[in-house]
Amino acid sequence: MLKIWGRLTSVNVQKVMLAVRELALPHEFILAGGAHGVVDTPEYAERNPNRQVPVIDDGGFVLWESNAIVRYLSARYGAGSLWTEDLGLRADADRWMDWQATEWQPAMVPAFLGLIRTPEDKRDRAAVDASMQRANARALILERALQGREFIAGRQLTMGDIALVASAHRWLGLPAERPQTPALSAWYRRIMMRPAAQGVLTLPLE
Ligand SMILES: N[C@@H](CCC(=O)N[C@@H](CS)C(=O)NCC(=O)O)C(=O)O
Repeated sequence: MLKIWGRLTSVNVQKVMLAVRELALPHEFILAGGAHGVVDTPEYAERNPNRQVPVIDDGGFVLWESNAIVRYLSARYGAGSLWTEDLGLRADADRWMDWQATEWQPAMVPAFLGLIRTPEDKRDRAAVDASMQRANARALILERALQGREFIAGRQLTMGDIALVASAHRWLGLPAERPQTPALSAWYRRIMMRPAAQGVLTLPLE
């Protein structure tokens, strides 16, 4: 059976669990990372030398890097759904996954750590504000892309939405100033209503 190591407070684990639940894959979830430890053991380092979550083991095939995992699960178990067969749409979904991992998520990390994981008196306000400005500018790029679309690569949910919505959940949950993003917010609500999101994308952020 598919095994997943992680903790649901991790944005990267959330992506994998959203894919697993959308695809209705039987699985075993093993708590790891943060206060759960496990990542420091030699056995875990064999699976992921970065000692990070998530990692999966699918019948002996071990894989780390959340977006690579989402792509693998989509390709293997989601042909025609998360893994669209249309090459152009798939490249579009792929492009947004890379953008999520290299642009949007890194932009909001200092704001997230400062606002959610740092006591107020220890917070670097300037770093938080600069990070939020960068994250907001990226969010407006996604807002434009989602105008007139149900999902990021057309009319059905794909792996692109899976990666993006985990970051959107963080961005929308941060106690900070954000621009109006009606298309992004409608898309986010559409995905949050799906059974797969229940219990995976929760508030408040922690
Ligand atoms: N690029 C990696 C990043 C993984 C990562 O940064 N994981 C964090 C949680 S989001 C982690 O394992 N932190 C240490 C821990 O939880 O113990 C991915 O996308 O999978």
